[in-house]
Amino acid sequence: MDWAVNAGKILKEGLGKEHQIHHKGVTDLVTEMDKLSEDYLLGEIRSCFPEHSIITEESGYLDGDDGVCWYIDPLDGTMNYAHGIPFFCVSLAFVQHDQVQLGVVYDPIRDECFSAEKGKGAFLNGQSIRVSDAASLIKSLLATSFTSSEGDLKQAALRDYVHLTGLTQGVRRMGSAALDLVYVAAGRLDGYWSNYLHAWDVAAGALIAAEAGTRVTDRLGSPDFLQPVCSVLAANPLLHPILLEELNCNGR
Ligand code: 2AM
Ligand code: CA
Repeated sequence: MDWAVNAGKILKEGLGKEHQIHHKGVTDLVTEMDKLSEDYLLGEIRSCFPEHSIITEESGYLDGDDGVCWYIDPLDGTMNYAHGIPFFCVSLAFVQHDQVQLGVVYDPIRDECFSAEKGKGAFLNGQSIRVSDAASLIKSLLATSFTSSEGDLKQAALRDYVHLTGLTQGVRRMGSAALDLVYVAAGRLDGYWSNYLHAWDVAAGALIAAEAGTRVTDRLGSPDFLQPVCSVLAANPLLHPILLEELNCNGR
């Protein structure tokens, strides 16, 4: 937990300052702060667990023992961060034999640390959290994320967005998949979906959400959401089947 908090403090200190922005894709950014945060986390993990594998957003796959792997997103919400918008986090997960065992998502602006260990519940700054009990679309507030790049993925995502915006209290696109997932865990949002993410975006948040009572699957309802492409549908158990139907009906 301390690692995510310390990395978050590094990010917070840099917020609003001028950054060196590199483009991984037209709308896919990385700043020197992503790398600073990642270097810190890599150093800590490597010094405590030199034999573990690590998958990180900026450095890729760092080989180690089979079956034990850390998933690091050193700055989830890079686009927000690069624009000085205080909605981003650090996401850190420990995965054993494809099962997420430990997840921490830290929002340094609000000093909110969401955490879970498999089978032991989900917590926000040490207090137990639970999903909402909204049982209908019209009582629910959702979030989604999708790429801004042109293409089929964006067109499909826009159709989903329009469809569910018309049926619910609203659909937010806040820019951090990890925070969206833990907001579902805390009952602030009733559901979240995305058609295309990376494992480091979702691993920690998905465990925290599941431990808070959220049903977490891929977009088609399979429990295997960590397999690429990582699509995800996370919602309270009353709403999950309704969203699954809405996202997959009529050729959607
Ligand atoms: P990032 O901020 O670490 O890039 C909303 O944009 C969410 O989708 C964020 O969690 C963001 O993670 C992620 N995201 C942005 N671009 C992406 C891409 N090309 N592929 C997968 N996830 C992406
Ligand atoms: Ca990310």
